[in-house]
Amino acid sequence: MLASKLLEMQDPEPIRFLDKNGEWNPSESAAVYAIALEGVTLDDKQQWFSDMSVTRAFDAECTNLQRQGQMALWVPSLGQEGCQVGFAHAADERDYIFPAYREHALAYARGVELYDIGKTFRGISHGGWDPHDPKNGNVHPYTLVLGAQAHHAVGYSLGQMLTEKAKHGDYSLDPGTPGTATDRATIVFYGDGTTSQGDANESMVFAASYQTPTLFIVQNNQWAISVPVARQSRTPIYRRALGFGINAVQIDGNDPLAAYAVAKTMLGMARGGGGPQYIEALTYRIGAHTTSDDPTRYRDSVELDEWRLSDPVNRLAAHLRAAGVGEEFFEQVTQTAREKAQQVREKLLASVAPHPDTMFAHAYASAPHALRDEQRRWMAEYEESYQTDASGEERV
Ligand SMILES: Cc1ncc(C[n+]2csc(CCOP(=O)(O)OP(=O)(O)O)c2C)c(N)n1
Repeated sequence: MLASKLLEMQDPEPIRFLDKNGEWNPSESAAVYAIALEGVTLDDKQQWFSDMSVTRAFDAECTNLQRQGQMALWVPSLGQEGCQVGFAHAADERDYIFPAYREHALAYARGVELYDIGKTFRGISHGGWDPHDPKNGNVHPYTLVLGAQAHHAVGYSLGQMLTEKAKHGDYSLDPGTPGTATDRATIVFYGDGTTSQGDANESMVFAASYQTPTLFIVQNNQWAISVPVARQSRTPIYRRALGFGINAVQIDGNDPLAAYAVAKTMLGMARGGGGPQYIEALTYRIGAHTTSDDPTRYRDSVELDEWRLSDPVNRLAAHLRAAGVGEEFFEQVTQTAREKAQQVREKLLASVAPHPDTMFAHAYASAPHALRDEQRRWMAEYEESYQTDASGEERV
């Protein structure tokens, strides 16, 4: 039957430069992307390794803080640092990035302070960081509503395209043939489970229709909480994008070099007027979905052990060692990572919760009266009914 033939279509091997052991062993599919690695120095790779290691130490510290009752919730990125760091460094300064909520290594590598990530999950900040502040590397605050950021990203990149066209006096929505070249692109991140959301699919229709400079990145970490990816997609996820007329590839998401090279190439294509691009990065969520989850209830330890063998941190470490990087470097990174995690811990523990009234301050430019008056007053009265204020101080 034709339908089953389509389902049985052969996929190329995922794009990969470093194999599980960190040895240079490119897949056939990697050849056309190798050129993007030419400018990458050993120093760069050491920086990537440091970014991954610091994030991992911070991640472990945040899990500790949550277990000690100091953080409302934590979402580990353990195991996914490799592709995140590769993607972060592949993007230009001007590119804008919409993450989901697990992109700690990406955010850190772009300049977001670990403390700002932590304070969101401690529940003392409404967004974590200001995306307009240049030190935050054009990383938008996290989005926890699955897939909503895909619409934000496509709208944003449509704006990038229209701004470029307007410079030439063209105010139409037509992308033109060939498409409109821009000096910046937009990247959006989400997970395999999110590909089932309407928003993720609708945004691809829009991106393809208007040929927006958008790079969609799906970190397929194999699980959407307790639902395995095979339940949500009968075909490899990147093939869905092909169905929308979007150029799409699958990469080994635990190889930072593959992530860097493919993203660099595809961002160039998107900025060159080539329209939206799509990467499915095959990786694994080594930790729990969040600290509220117990993956041993639904996940096989054999599978976990198998994926641990392709851990991106170990993989890049092996590559660096083979290139002559000595133990002193690794010891230094471990020490720095430990110190940074400790500093964030201390800063978070010393942080003061904002007054609950601030939650009314930033939701609307001009708040509706029910919110501004009744709900705000109710909240104040409710707070007054307690003996202590939000920071635990006795009321006088
Ligand atoms: C619109 C919406 N529906 C449901 C949820 C609850 N939820 C939070 S995370 C999650 C699974 C997401 O899986 P995936 O997209 O694979 O990303 P991952 O968490 O594995 O990185 C669900 C269902 C939500 N946050 N938003």
